[in-house]
Amino acid sequence: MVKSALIIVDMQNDFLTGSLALKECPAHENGEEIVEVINSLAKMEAWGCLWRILLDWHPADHISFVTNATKFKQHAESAVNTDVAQVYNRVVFDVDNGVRREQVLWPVHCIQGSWGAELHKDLNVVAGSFMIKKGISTSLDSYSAFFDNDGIHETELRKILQTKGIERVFVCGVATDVCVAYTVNDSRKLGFETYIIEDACKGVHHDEIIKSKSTMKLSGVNCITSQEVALALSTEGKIGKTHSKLCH
Ligand code: VGL
Ligand code: ZN
Repeated sequence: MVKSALIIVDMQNDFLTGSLALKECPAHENGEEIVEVINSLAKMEAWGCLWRILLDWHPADHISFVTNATKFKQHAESAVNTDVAQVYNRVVFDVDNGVRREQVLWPVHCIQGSWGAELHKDLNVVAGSFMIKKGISTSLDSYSAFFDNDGIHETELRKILQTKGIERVFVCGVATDVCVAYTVNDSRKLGFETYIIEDACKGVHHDEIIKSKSTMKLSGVNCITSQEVALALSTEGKIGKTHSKLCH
């Protein structure tokens, strides 16, 4: 049997009901609606897999917080000035004598050890799940389970998956167009057969959700629904396009 892993991305209070609640974001998608979908997925017996739960885990002085924007040096090429920058703006910081670092600004969220960083109370954490914390460095954000946003610093995830002989990676959680998209794309680039479970994800911006799904599709990611996961898990060999649905 081909071994699979389920990666549950950032199902934390701040994204579901707290300071960065998706239902208040432009796409108005309600992250709480997928808690039970993910619980049902996690209960499936066919997995025989490795569970990964990803956590956004920021220090209070993190570079992604709009309230911290003026505390970091602005790069000369930044189109938006940090002293007037607002949530969702993309600014460019100068992190090291002229080295650019693009950063989207967010409300304060998922501060290490806070209620907002805790997993939603109704999310079932399956025994044996393994937590990966990301975004822990003050001046470097991290959206993907595999790499920091500089694409250089790698987490232990690829090694763990490879050591366990895992070939398929299924991704669900929030936000579709941010951390889910980065995780899915890196997984695919690293050569894992990669699935996004569409009805088990919620996102921030409607247009970005559509755009990120078509990018995924073009790169060979399989977009499936939670109903199709059992079939995908029981199918040997590459599923490829046969059982993948077009992303909406
Ligand atoms: C996320 C914005 C900021 C995410 C994390 O989990 O998608 N989005 N930090
Ligand atoms: Zn974050």
